[in-house]
Amino acid sequence: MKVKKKVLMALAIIIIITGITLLSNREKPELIVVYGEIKKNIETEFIYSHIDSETFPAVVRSSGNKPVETEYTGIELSKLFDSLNIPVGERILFDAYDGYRIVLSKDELNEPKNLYLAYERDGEKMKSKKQGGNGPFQLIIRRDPFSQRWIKHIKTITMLPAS
Ligand SMILES: Nc1nc2c(c(=O)[nH]1)N[C@H]1C(S)=C(S)[C@@H](COP(=O)(O)O)O[C@H]1N2
Ligand SMILES: [Mo]
Repeated sequence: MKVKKKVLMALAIIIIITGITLLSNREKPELIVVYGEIKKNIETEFIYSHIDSETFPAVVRSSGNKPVETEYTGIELSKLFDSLNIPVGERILFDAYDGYRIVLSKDELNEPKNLYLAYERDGEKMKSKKQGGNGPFQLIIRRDPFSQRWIKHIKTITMLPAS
């Protein structure tokens, strides 16, 4: 009886530790927008169900591969910020989970149908870097044939004053 109890205890401990490990490894995608002193957490569901979502074609140039015709679904950035009531800065800084960063100007943001926060590629939700994808969110610049600024794995968007 005592032995049985010990075995059960050990099993329970193993189950609890496994559970905690699994939970802490499960990343919930999140996006943060910073403006002034305010840090706003944007829910993934807010983005996935956004009324201004659009699907559009784009050519993807990934290093070591031929250009590929793809379809992205995303929200035009200016519309996203409008819907969140976030004032646009003179410069908009994007930081990714891998340390990559790019900056956009307000003028660029106001170019119609050019800048998109994409969350789906060819009808599938984009996966995180950990899961081997380019997502969960990537900036697509439709009229930029060079994809250096198509920042993947966006973590934070920060509104900045003019430099
Ligand atoms: N987060 C992040 N985004 C990024 C990069 C990166 O290293 N990290 N590389 C950029 C560059 S230089 C290119 S050409 C495109 C495509 O990158 P890939 O060739 O790694 O797919 O993503 C851009 N976005
Ligand atoms: Mo690149």
